[in-house]
Amino acid sequence: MEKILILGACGQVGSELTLALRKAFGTDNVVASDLNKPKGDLAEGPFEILDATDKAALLSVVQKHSITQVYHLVAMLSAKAEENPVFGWDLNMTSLFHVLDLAKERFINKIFWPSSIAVFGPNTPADNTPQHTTMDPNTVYGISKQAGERWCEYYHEKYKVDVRSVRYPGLIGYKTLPGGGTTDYAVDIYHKAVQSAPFKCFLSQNTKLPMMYMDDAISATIDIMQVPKDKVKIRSSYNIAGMSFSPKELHESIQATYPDFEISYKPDFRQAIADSWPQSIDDGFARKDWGWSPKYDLNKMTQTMLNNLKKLLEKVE
Ligand code: AKB
Repeated sequence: MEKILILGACGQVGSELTLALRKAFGTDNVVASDLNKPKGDLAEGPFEILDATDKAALLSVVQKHSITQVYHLVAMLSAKAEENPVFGWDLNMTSLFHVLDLAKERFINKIFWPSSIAVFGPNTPADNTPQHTTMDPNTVYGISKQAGERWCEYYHEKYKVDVRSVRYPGLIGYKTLPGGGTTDYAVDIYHKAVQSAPFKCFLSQNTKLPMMYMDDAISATIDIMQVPKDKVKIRSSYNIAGMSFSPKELHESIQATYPDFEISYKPDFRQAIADSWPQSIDDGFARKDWGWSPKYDLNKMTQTMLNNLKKLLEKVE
C-alpha cells in the first residue's frame, strides 16, 4: 500500500488535494503537512507540522509514516516572490531539492511537483503555447519553476527518479483563497460578486490568461500520478489547459447571474507579470500521453463558484 505525504497541505491546492487523496486512498494513508496548523476537514486525518526546507525534519516524517510518495505543493507564487526574490527562490528550490534527493536516496519512490505557466516569458508564442518552445521567464517564480523542471528531468535521467509534473494555469476554487499569485483576481472576483460588492481588478480588462477550475487541476494531479511509468514521457512538466479568459469576459460571465455586478480596473505591478505569460495553452502531449481532458469551461465554472460561495455565505449569515 502506498503512503502519501503532502507538503503545503494547507494551501489553495493542498487543502483540496489532501481530501481528494484521502477519499481515493484512505484517510490513514495520506499524511498532510504544513508550517501552519490544519483547519476544518484537514484536521481529520494524520497531520504533521513541517518545514519543507528542513531536510532532517522531512526525512524524519517520511520514516515515521513509511512514506512512499510525496506531493510537493510548497511554493511562493509569482506576485509574492517578486516582493521577496531571495526568499522566494530559496523556498521554491530548497524544498524541491530535498524531495528529489529523498527519491534519489530511495527513501521515497514517486514525486508530484507542480510547475506553472509562469515558466513561459515575453518571447514565448502567446497563443496556443506549445509544449516545447522558447522559455524566457522574467519573474523569480517563473525562473524557479523553469529551473525546477530542468532539475526534475535531470534527476529522472541520471538517477531514475519517478517525478511527475504538470504546468498549472491560474487555479480557481471556492473552498480556499489563493495567496500571492497574479491570477488570484479570478478567485477574489467571485467572492465580491456573491457579497454584492464592487470589484477592483489589478489587471486590465483584456488581459487574457490560461485558467482552470480546481476540480480539473486535482484530477490532472491524481491522474498523472496513477498512470503507468512508461506513459509519462515528459519528465520536465506537461502543459495542461482548462480555459482562457480576460477579466472582462469573466465579469460578463458573472453578470449572467448578477447583472448589476460592477468592476473597475486599476492595473498594478502584476500587469507586467501577466503580460509576460501565455494567453492560451496547447496541451496535446498531456492528452495523448496520459489521457488528460478538462471538464469545466468558463460558464460551468462560474455557476459552480457562485452557487457554492452563496451557500457558504448563507451559512455564515
Ligand atoms: C500565480 O499567479 O503565480 C500562479 C500561477 C499561474 O502559477 N497562480
